[in-house]
This record gives sequence, C-alpha cells and structure tokens, in this order.
Amino acid sequence: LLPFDALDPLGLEEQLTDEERLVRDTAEGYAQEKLQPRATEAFLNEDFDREILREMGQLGLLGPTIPQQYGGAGLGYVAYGLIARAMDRVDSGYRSAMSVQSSLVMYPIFAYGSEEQRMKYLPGLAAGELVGCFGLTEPDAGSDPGGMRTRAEKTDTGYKISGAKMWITNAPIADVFVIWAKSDAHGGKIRGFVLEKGMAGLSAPKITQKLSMRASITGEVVMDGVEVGEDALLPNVEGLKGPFGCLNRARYGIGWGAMGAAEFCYEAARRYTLDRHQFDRPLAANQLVQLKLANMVTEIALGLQAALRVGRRLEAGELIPETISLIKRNNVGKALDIARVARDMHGGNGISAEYQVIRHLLNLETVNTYEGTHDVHALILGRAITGISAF
Ligand code: TGC
Ligand code: FAD
Repeated sequence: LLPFDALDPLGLEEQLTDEERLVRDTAEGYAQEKLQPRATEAFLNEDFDREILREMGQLGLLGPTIPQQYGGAGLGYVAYGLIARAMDRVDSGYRSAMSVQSSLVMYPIFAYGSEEQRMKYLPGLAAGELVGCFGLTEPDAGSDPGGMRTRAEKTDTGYKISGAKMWITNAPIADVFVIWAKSDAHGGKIRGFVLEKGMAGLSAPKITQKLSMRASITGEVVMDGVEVGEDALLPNVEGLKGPFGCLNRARYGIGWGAMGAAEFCYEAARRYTLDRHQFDRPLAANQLVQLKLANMVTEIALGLQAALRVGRRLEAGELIPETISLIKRNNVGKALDIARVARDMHGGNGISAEYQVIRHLLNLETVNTYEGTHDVHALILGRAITGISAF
C-alpha cells in the first residue's frame, strides 16, 4: 500500500513532463515570492502594479504557447495551465492580467493577424513592455456578444470605429486594444481590430468600487469615431468564431486557475482546523470538519485531472469547445463552493483579509461570471447534449 498524499492524491505531479515541472516551479516561485507579499494590500487598495506584467514577461510567463520567433515560449497547453494555477493560487486578478495578455491579446494577433501585425506587437506583449486588453463585452451585450453595437465604418483609408466596451480587464493601462466590432464593409460581420493607446477618440476610464477582483484593473473602452488604417484589421477571421477562438484558450486556463484558488483555500482550512482548538481538541478532530476537507480534496483532485485531460487533448490538436465549458464551469463552481466553506471553517477570522480566503471567495464570484457565466456554459453543454439551443 502506498500512502495517501493529501496535497496531490491522484498524482498530478507524475503526469507532468520535466519541462512542465520546471515551468510550474518558475511560476509558483515567482507567484509566492513576488506576488503573494503584495496581494492583500493590492486588493485592499484596489491597485494593480503595472510592473507585474514586465516581471512575468521577463520570466517567459506571457504568451507561453506562442512560438519563440514572436517572443513566446513555445510551450504546450498544460504548461500554460500550470502558470494560470500558480497565479490564481495567489489572486485570480493576477491570473486575469496574465490570461488576457496571453490568450485574448497575443493569441488573436498570432492566429488572425498579418505577419506585420505579429512582428509589430507580439515581442513587446511577450516581454510585458506592452499591455493588452480584449474588448468584446458591451454595456448591453454580455452573454450575447452577437448583440454588440460597436460599429466599424469604412473610410477612404481604413475604418472609423464607434461604440463602448464594458468590464474590460487591463483597459485603463493598455497600450494595445483588441476590439471586436460589426463591420459595414464586411456585411455587418464581426471583425477584430487592433487599436493603440493615444488614438484620437479612444479612452479607457477605470471602473472603481469593485468588491471582487480588486487587485486587477478593469475599465470601459470608449470609442468615439476612432480612425484606424486598413492595417488595424485582423485579416484572417470573421464572425463570432474569432473572439470565441480566443475564449477557448482563456476559459481552458481558468479551468486550471480556479483549482489553484481552491487549493489555497483547502490548504488554509486544513492548517487552520488542525491548529485551532475548541472543546479541548483540534477543530479537525470533528467529523463535520473532516467531511468538508474530504469534499474539497476530492473536487480539487478531479478538477485538476479534468483540466489535464483537456490540456493534453489541446496539445494533440483536439479542440472540443464543450469540454472547455465543462471544466470552466465545474472547476470554477467547485472552487467557489470550496472558498465559501473554507471561509466558514475559519470562523470570525475568515472574514479578515489577513487569512485571505475571503479574498479568493470574492474573486471567484467574478471568475464564475466572466468568460461565459456558469449558466451560459450549462446551456452550451445542454445544446451539445440535446441538439437544442436554449439561449
Ligand atoms: P453560436 O451560433 O453558438 O456561434 C457563432 C459562431 O461562432 C462559432 N463558435 C465557436 N468557434 C470557436 N470556439 C467556440 N467555442 C465557439 N462557439 C461558437 C460557431 O461555430 C459559429 O460560427 P459560424 O462560422 O457558424 O458563424 O453563437 P451564439 O450567438 O448562439 O452564442 C451563444 C453563446 C452563449 C454560446 C455565446 O455567445 C457565449 O459563449 N457567450 C458568453 C460570452 C462570453 O464568454 N464573453 C466573454 C467576454 S471576454 C471575458 O470575459 C474576459 S475576462 C478576462 C479575464 O480577466 O481573465
Ligand atoms: P448578463 O449576460 O446580463 O447575465 C446576467 C445573468 O443572466 C447571468 O446570471 C447569466 O448567466 C444570466 N443569463 C444570461 N443569458 C441567459 C440565458 N439565455 N438563459 C439563462 N440565463 C441567462 N469582457 C470582455 O470582453 N473583456 C474583458 O477583459 C472582461 N473582463 C472582465 C472583468 C471583470 C472583473 C468582470 C466582472 C467582467 C469582465 N468581462 C470582460 C465581462 C464578462 O465577460 C461579462 O460580465 C459576462 O460575459 C456576463 O455578461 P453580463 O455581465 O452582461 O451579464
């Protein structure tokens, strides 16, 4: 008989390659040494330190799946997932900054951009010298992005873009804006455009008073007749499959990331209930407490195996979007449950920023909503199961 490993019961460790372990160690080392000490203050002060993206860039943690010739690390999807998990273990806001830059900005420029666009933007984004954001959601079009109002009107030299995007991660500090708009010149189809900070008519005011994801910066993007050249159009994709192609990658990373946040909460609850005594014995000596820990470790172990499976399939070129919905929805939902129970197990201390579990709980409320809400992913699965669209 072999002993049970309470931190890795199904042996994720031995399913990783040497290279993946190295990437994991780099990401976890950076996250614990450099991000963990600033996370609580950043959350309390609603402050994202822009230098973080440079630090991540220097370690090769941005756009890790992008080929090296464009500044990426040319790694596989499991390595990318492990990076997301390390960031979320500290604060989901840090993973947000990383995953937007990697999957929602670098990926579309790489996959849908011209060679000139790739060379112009990708090395700077990979280094964290440039910050990117991704504008799909609008004030009146969230779960239904096909209902967007942002328009690109043809001009003699390019396009004039008008509209507003809402809830855009990194927008107030962004240099590069990947914006999705309905283009008159393409029969009203959705097209991607790359806008740059400083363009006339473009602004990105910060959204304040968030009670979740406070260590991540979020803004609106206002486009008041922004004139761009023909070279701003992403030439190689048309329709909603453009943004969804990016979302597949980011949602997959969230499947891993949510488990990182859940692991933090589980480990904190385990330590706390072993250390704290009530009724003359550790809290962990109670059946109810052990049941909660058993539920947590089970969901985390299963969630990590599911994320690994989807990652291996992606690496084999097998992209089944509904399986990404499955892990995004389930892993985030389970992480949210785990964070709530961990908060409860800390008693009064659980509401203190010092113990960190409530920060994860509050962040996970956003993670449950963005990149497709929990229920929207149920409907994506429901459509695949029944053949009937219930949207
Ligand atoms: P539907 O008819 O299903 O599809 C339209 C076209 O898109 C194609 N498609 C996909 N392609 C690639 N991957 C996928 N996962 C795809 N899903 C759909 C589809 O084949 C079709 O192509 P074509 O060629 O036939 O036109 O579109 P619908 O309008 O019925 O969509 C329904 C629904 C609900 C699935 C979709 O709209 C949806 O997923 N809504 C959720 C919106 C969302 O996820 N927004 C995320 C915004 S970005 C964000 O939150 C970033 S947070 C970042 C951070 O801080 O970490
Ligand atoms: P709605 O679509 O209005 O949904 C409200 C509720 O109705 C939800 O519970 C939903 O599940 C439910 N609902 C909707 N339709 C149906 C239906 N057909 N059947 C049953 N229930 C339904 N977007 C970007 O483009 N880029 C970003 O970088 C970005 N970053 C974000 C950062 C943060 C902090 C947040 C909070 C959001 C971010 N978003 C971003 C936006 C995010 O993707 C949207 O909030 C999300 O897609 C949901 O859209 P909505 O807020 O308009 O909610």
